[in-house]
Amino acid sequence: MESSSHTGADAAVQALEDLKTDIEGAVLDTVDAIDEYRIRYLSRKQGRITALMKRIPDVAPEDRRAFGQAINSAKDTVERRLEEATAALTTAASATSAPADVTLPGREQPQGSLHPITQAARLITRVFENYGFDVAEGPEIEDDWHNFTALNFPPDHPARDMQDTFFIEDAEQEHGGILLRTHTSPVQIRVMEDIMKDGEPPIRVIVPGRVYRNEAISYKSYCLFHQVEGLYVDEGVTMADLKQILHAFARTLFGEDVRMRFRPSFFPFTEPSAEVDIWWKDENLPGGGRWMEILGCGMVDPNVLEGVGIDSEKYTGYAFGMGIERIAMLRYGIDDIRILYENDVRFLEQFS
Ligand code: 2NM
Repeated sequence: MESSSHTGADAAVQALEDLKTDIEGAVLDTVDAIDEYRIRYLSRKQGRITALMKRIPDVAPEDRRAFGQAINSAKDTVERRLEEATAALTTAASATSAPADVTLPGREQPQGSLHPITQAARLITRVFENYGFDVAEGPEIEDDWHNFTALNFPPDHPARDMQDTFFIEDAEQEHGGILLRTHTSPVQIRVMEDIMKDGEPPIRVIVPGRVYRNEAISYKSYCLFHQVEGLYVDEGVTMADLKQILHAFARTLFGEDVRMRFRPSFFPFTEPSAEVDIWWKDENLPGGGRWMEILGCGMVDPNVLEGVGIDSEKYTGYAFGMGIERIAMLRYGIDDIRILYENDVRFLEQFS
């Protein structure tokens, strides 16, 4: 047994020695030569190295280690040569293919653009920034106090109804329920609160943002939309200041010759309050156009100022707010608000 094992080992080692010349010397310059070489040594059925591995049990236990190492080293050589030969062939192939034609025109890359709502919001915001307003933003999830109470909404106001507002928590907490803000005015409340901690007016902010209302969805209303609201509080601020800046705003957006009118209105947070219309020229209409409402505004109610600790005997303020969708629809001639939220690329790419 002993000697026959030795014979097995010797024969196996000899077989390995015989392969060495071919393993190291075979010419591997074509895909076919490489394939044949791989099959000759490593194929599961007929590979010579595979066959030698199967003979390991014939080798005496004390020689197995050395024999196994010899096979592994031969196998490593085969694998390394296969890798090198494949790499050399690939490099040769790419070296002989035609170089890039640098005179070809470039391929056009599709370019994205800002959503029309974003474009309109930035345009509106910039007009007021140019008049010295700071941009402020705040949370979309609000408490009842900032969204309603601080803005002088009476406890039984219809806007506080589940029908109109998305409530998140109805809890009887210190600041009432938690809800999705129905306008951006709670941000103005937060700005006034912040400034009054260690400062005082003048306060001048412009607030763009997304708001939510639980409304029936149609061509003119959606469950979410965007607003830009402004606030200016200082000594001696009057309705004349409000009219002046809104007129300047309308001229920038709708042209130097824009016609504009103020109509008395009502909001809980302003007194007096007004709605502003612009004359929209349209040759197809009898009279050559019609009045279109673009925003609401007014003098901040003294209750609102006092609620955030501002002395309403010393300071007055104006505020205004507008829906960005309405302005964008007017400017871009869009007749259904829902298309703004469908993200159809054929619609969006018209705004690049
Ligand atoms: C509007 C119309 C009128 C408004 C009021 C305030 C605040 F916080 F100062 F009281 N912010 N925004 C306001 C006033 C908003 O939107 C149609």
